[in-house]
Amino acid sequence: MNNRLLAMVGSVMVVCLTVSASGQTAEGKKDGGAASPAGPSIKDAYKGIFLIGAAGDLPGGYSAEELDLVRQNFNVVTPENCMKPGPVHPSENTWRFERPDALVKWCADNQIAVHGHTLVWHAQTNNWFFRDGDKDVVTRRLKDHIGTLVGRYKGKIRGWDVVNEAINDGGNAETAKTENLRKSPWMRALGPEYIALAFRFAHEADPDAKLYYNDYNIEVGPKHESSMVLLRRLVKDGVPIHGVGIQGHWSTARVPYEAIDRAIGDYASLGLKVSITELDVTIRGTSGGQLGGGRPRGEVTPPSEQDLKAQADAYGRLFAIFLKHKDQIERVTFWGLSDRRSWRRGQHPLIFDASNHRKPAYAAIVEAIYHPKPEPAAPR
Ligand code: 9MR
Repeated sequence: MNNRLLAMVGSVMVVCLTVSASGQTAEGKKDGGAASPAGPSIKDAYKGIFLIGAAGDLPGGYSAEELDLVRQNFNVVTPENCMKPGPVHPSENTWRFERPDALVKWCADNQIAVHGHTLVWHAQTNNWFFRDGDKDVVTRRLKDHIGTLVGRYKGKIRGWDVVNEAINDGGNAETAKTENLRKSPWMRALGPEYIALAFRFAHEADPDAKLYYNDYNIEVGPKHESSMVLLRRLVKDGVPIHGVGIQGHWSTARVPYEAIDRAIGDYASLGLKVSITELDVTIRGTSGGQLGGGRPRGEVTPPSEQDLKAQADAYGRLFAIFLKHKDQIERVTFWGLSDRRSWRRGQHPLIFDASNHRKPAYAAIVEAIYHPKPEPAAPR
């Protein structure tokens, strides 16, 4: 190829990338070498399809390079910890808004949306909510908590995980017919109604916010059935719920592709949107969202080339499923920024390595737009 021809090929590639960045038809999107740092960014590749997010308590404690990585690759951020009840509202009359305020401001300054996490949870919630209180007192505390937090960021936070992880783990054929709610302090204090109350209080505080129920392993087995029982009730009762968050803490060895595909359809059949809210696919380790699952004890073993390829394959197949349901899916958010900034550090679960470089999974996700392969990698 002579130099003139090379230059022409180069400009055709630039045109293709521009089309990709403007979010036009899949036919117009040509592979621009996503593995290279100069290739199309994941957020541009998926522009107009769904939002692409990362979790982190930005910007404090992040390096300039990491903040650039966020700006270049993501258009929505979930605060990983700073808006949870424990950190933000440690006692009845104490609020810690410094980090949440800084996050909301940084995101606004950088034209990045914010998804709030999480208003009601059994973990990271101080006991004062429940101490010496009858039902009325605890309900008032719940209302104050949600009203103050959602109200403060009204119009600045696009949606909230209102209730997080309310359904028990495991289950069987019997529990599958029920909501199988966790015996959390909220459940003990208020009974199953706490869920509807939380959604109503959030809706009152910001009628435009997109309100989500968020949980792990709800795509599969009895827990999925229980989630359908719960959500069907909420929808039937006119509770202001907008969507379901499938957390997406998976592992390359066991991604439940078919169940994920079916579950998204099930939730859509209730009139709900779906987001993948805490996506990470570990190279070693198990699936699930249970606390305490992640940190390495000793030295971190680096992933082999084969590990990285298997992970890329898993991410590619997952995004092919998400693309198939693009009309239902609002957002896909990774739980962390890089393998160094992950609750499952040591299991190499994310799309940037510990040095902030794109991993093969990154290219596979961009590539999924051109060559989706929704079939499962191996029989389950
Ligand atoms: O990633 C979060 C980690 O930094 C915290 O120590 C942990 C405990 O609060 O929570 C992690 O995030 C969880 C999320 O809020 C809800 N789903 C499961 C996530 C992983 O445990």
